[in-house]
Amino acid sequence: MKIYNTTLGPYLEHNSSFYAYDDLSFDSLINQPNLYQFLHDTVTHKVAQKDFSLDEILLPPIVSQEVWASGVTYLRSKNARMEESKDAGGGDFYDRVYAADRPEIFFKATAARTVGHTQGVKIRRDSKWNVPEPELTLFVNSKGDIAGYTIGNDMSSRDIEGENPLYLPQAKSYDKSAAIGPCILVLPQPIAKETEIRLLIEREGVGVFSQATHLSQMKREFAELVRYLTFDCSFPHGCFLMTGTGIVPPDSFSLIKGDTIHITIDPIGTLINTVE
Ligand code: DO4
Ligand code: MG
Repeated sequence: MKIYNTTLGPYLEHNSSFYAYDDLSFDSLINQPNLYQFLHDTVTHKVAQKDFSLDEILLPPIVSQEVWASGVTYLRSKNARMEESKDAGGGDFYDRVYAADRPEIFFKATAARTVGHTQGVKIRRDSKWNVPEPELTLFVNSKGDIAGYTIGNDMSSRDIEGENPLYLPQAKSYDKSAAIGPCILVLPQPIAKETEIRLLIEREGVGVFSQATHLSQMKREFAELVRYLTFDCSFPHGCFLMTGTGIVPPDSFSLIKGDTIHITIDPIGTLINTVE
């Protein structure tokens, strides 16, 4: 089942039909205890919307939540970061965090700095080397449980983070540096480890980079990331946690204005954003 946030309130997509949940706010719907069971029980009392289109009404699936992110959870990310920061003497930190019990977790964006499906993402004006990071993103509810999944793009300025690991917040957090969407997928069981994450970057309509990875390539468990995120840290409306990238384009590649980024995680859908 998929929850969408729209200008008309939250909508549920179930068996290819759409159902309005306008009696509840988006924040309150996504934080219902046992969300899958709640949707399953309540959808039977609702009438499917006819000729429904999300095109004009879709909003990012976030209202009062913060977006956090995990880093260096895939070998590819560890190796790319060690390489980009070796001249600054920072390479060793990534090796150590990859092996450590405590994962890297950082604050990514407020809802106001986050965009949704089809909205524009940005690259910083003081950076010359930028990439998208396609990441499965957990929705963690106010009780600290993983209640759903969405697609995330953790836009990153590699020259800034490579100059000094202490510059990470500047490389990661700025206006429109995070994209999530198009929906929150709610499942009766955890998402399968065989799930594929695909990235395609198009320039003037032509593919300039594409690659895929699987959740099974991730070094850490989702529960482990959530345990550290929520340790002595409360989220009254829940929060989103990006789980790290397993895809890093070659060092010769940087995004430019006009590039379109497609991230597909099949059970959820495709998140598309253009660099503005
Ligand atoms: O340590 C830098 C950021 C890592 C990150 O964002 C990732 O691995 O996805
Ligand atoms: Mg990342």
